[in-house]
Amino acid sequence: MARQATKLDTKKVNAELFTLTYGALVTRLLKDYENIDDVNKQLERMGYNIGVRLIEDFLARTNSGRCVDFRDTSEKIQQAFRTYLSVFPQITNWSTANDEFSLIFETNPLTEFVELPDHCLNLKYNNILPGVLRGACEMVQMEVTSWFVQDQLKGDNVTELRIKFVKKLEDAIPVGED
Ligand code: MYR
Repeated sequence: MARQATKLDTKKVNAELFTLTYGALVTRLLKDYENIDDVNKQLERMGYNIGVRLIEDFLARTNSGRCVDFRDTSEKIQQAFRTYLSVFPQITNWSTANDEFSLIFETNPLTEFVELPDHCLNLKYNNILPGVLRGACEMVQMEVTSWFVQDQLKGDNVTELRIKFVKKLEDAIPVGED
């Protein structure tokens, strides 16, 4: 019993440390760049660099085969959020062409303890995540774009990340086949 309590506490501390570290990164970028649009771009770029590396770990851990369609991809992305961020977003709002869906987050580990000051209303605080998705999907020959349409930090009830399939990248070298 005592052992289990210790394990749970460690998980919570790790999650809090992660949230605070991300907050420190965003704060640093806000100090380094004059323009909030540049901070948004930089977060996306950092996420992209994480995504291109993360995908190999994800595919190895989950022993995933190729996705048969974008619905399959949406489930893999959902699984990745559970694996790396311990959140289980709901997949919803599919477009009729099945090329666009939303992930709904009731909690967001990046934004716990965060309040945006008035002068940061244009800040895309979570913008690292669209970058991670872009980088990871690019490595499996898929161009995707994603953006937040609702954000609890901006007063919405949930956080909604919209993800759109853009095109298949025919010329890229498949992971592990270079
Ligand atoms: C394939 O068709 O080759 C498999 C596609 C798997 C796509 C998985 C994308 C993972 C995205 C990682 C997001 C992590 C967010 C914390």
